[in-house]
Amino acid sequence: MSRLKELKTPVFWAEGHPGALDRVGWKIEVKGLCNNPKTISWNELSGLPKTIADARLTSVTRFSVRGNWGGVALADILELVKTDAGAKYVRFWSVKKIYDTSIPLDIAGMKKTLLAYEFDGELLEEDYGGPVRAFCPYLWGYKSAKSVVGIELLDRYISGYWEKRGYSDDALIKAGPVRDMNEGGRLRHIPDGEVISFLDE
Ligand SMILES: Nc1nc2c(c(=O)[nH]1)N[C@H]1C(S)=C(S)[C@@H](COP(=O)(O)O)O[C@H]1N2
Ligand SMILES: [Mo]
Repeated sequence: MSRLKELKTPVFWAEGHPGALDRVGWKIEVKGLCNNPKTISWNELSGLPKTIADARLTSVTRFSVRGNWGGVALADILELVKTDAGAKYVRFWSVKKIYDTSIPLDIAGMKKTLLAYEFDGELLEEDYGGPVRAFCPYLWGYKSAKSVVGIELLDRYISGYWEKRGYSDDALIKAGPVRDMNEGGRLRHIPDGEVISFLDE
């Protein structure tokens, strides 16, 4: 059983579970405001330098799970496609293209924002957004789109799946009690999803 499952991390698929996904055949199309739009295959992605981020995924539904998320820094992907000066937001599309969400380019470029394919050294399974998901510990979990097939660079903000249904566009993690999945779901205060401590690292 995967570590995320052992920790009983809730599984969210607002658009419905996608079922089994093909890791080796996985492709992510990166397009929009960049000079070198490209489709990145699983092979290419897994050959890029790996970044491991010790950080939390914190949901607005008040659970939080911490571990070593591994993948490619989104900053490295943005460099690869040569982002235009006019790009201001990064939009993620999940498999089936029903779920999307966008984050500001400056947060996309932060150290622990990843295209993640691992948690605690294990490849991500479909339940948790495998083969490749967005991971952004600085914002509420709904910005961390699962099973990403598309990335779009935009000059303006577009509300995503949950934002259109009432979740805040900026998704700044607010203080308050959350169920810490690393402690068996114990309700405790995790100030701002520990974002401030992550900023210092
Ligand atoms: N495609 C897709 N991505 C998604 C979601 C979803 O419903 N569909 N839920 C989001 C929300 S609200 C959270 S908190 C996290 C949850 O990740 P998990 O299901 O791996 O725990 O995924 C985010 N990414
Ligand atoms: Mo969430």
